[in-house]
Amino acid sequence: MFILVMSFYACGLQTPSTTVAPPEPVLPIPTTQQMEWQEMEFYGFIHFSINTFTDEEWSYGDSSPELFNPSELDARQWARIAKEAGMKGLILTNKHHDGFCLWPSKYTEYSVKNSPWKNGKGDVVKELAEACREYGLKMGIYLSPWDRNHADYGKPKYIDYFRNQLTEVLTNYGDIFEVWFDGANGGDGYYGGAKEVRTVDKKSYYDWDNTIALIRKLQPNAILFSDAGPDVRWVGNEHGYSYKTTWSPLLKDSVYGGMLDYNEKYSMGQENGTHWVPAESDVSIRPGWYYHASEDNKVKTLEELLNIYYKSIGRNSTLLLNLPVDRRGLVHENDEKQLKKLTAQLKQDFANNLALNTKTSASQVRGNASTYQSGRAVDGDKNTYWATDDGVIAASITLDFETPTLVNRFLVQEYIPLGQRVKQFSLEAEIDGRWQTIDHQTTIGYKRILRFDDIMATRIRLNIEDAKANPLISNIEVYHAPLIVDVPYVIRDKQGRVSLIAPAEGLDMYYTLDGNGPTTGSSKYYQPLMSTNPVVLKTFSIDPETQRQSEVITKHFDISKNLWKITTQNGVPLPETAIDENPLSDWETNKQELVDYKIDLGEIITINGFTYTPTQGRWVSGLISHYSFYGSTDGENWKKIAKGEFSNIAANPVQQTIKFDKPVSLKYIRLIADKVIGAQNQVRIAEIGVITE
Ligand code: FUL
Repeated sequence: MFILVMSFYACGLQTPSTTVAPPEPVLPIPTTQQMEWQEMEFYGFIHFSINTFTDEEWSYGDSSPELFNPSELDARQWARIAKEAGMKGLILTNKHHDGFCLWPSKYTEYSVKNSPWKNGKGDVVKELAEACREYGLKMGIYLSPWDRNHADYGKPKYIDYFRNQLTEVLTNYGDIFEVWFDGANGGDGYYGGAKEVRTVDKKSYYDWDNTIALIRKLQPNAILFSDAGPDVRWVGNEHGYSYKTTWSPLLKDSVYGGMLDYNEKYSMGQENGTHWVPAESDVSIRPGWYYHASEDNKVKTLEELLNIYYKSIGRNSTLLLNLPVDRRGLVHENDEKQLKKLTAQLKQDFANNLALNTKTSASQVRGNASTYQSGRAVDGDKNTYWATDDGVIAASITLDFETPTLVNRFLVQEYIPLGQRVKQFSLEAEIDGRWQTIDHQTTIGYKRILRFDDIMATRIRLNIEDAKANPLISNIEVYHAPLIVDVPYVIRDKQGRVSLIAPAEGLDMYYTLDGNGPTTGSSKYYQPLMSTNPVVLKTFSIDPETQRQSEVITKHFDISKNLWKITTQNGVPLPETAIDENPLSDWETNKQELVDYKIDLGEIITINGFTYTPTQGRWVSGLISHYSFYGSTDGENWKKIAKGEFSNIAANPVQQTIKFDKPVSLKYIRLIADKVIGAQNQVRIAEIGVITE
């Protein structure tokens, strides 16, 4: 009789569940606020400030507030775009590193109140708070701890100022869902006219404990973001992706904001992390965080945005996507267009959940109770979960579609209110009567989405292979997402040959060189195009069978480097990796060596600026943060043409573009590293270029 009852229960049909206790939590676990925040999944950043008007990423703190003058600022437009994209909130840069305040703070003159915008009577924070309310979005604030404008930065007095400002923004604008503290702290700045370098002890200067207590008092439900949490941590890069192994627990007490080895050591979280501090992936829809007209054609492609989505939300993290507001005070049309494409595509990708209420079975069910049976993972209820008995770690759940079904996405969620548990899992599919392994991965956490090629599966099986305790799976979804045709990959070599590479086999590519949008009536790509002059290329790919097309991308190339040579001052050849047009090959040198070299452009040319592409490697060592740029017509007499910083290069190592005040004619150039990040005896340059246009 007993055996009979047991097998009846194992099928998950019926059982008295009251007798089976729920699993004990595996610490650490999220707070209610952290759970609510995690479930927001997707929200936006708005970078807008004085930098927007100086065309910089980090201004120095001395730009006149009179420069801030958006012609048609409309925070309702930002909120509408965010809402339509499915974002759940917006975080505004109330004050960035330059210290300029977007609200009329009574503690400084460096704010909108001394700008011509609305005759100094405007308040951007208020306008956004109202717009968010209207559109049902939550509002967050970014308040930079580093302040390059303030005379007291670096002294204890500044902390009072910082807290006064926090009090203003956390008191006067309604509920705040997230308070965002940047890890970039200390360095050179205006500092009330002192114009010097001020470093701070990142561990102790801000007395974070008391600042956190203040925030908790003013906004008890707000989530606090910084490298070290306490509620949410940085994901360690500004590309918008978390890692295949991403733990929400963190060894929080070993971390402090702005530590150099954070990315390498802590950004993935730890299996034995002591505190629940989940990851947030932040990225801008363009290369920079602030609006630069020169990036209007560099808004991320649909494929890039989709990858970001799957590699952040699909890897146990939230996604904070930045929309830079332009000088009009609007999100640019190109950015809105790309965002709309992402939203439409995601709608299609997740249109039809093939797992919902499918037939399921599990290798083991906690106490054989219906409360924990396998069907709980596909019932569309986030509060129920399939669980195994304590100590039963290795376990599987099978979904039976009953007929061969075309699938290519697998979404799985752990019941994290009781802790993140799974350490290793695999996905199998029954195809033509044979079980095959589709994927093998590590962590799941709040949400994990696997993408794979189309398969015709009759059943699929999730195998939990290792976990910190018995696995609790609250949700499984399965989809068939339509294939998208990606854009061609475009490269130009040192000789000036432009090649288009198809993103997949069998695709055709069309292009124009006259600035017009290409169609299938434009030139079809067969072989590399030669041009030593500047080129604007517009191109797309198309599947000739289905006629499905990619979006159109625009690539600008300046003069080619076919005549360029790189040598020591005495003419001894050096590696060409910094002028080979390949951003993936680095010239590895050091600060001392970097003084004795020159790049010969082959002829005298007039240039308006230069570009520096830092190493695209994973870690930050060897990036130039402060530069001097020299030019010469004879290779002997050199003139310093520009000097400055490559702002935010450590966190966001994208190509840096420096424009000169006026054009200069030169035959030789030299980029010198005044300061580098990390070890001073290492400099890595991926590419140096010039701007002639
Ligand atoms: C960085 C800052 O330095 C950038 O300017 C930007 O605000 C980004 C979100 O965080 O670390």
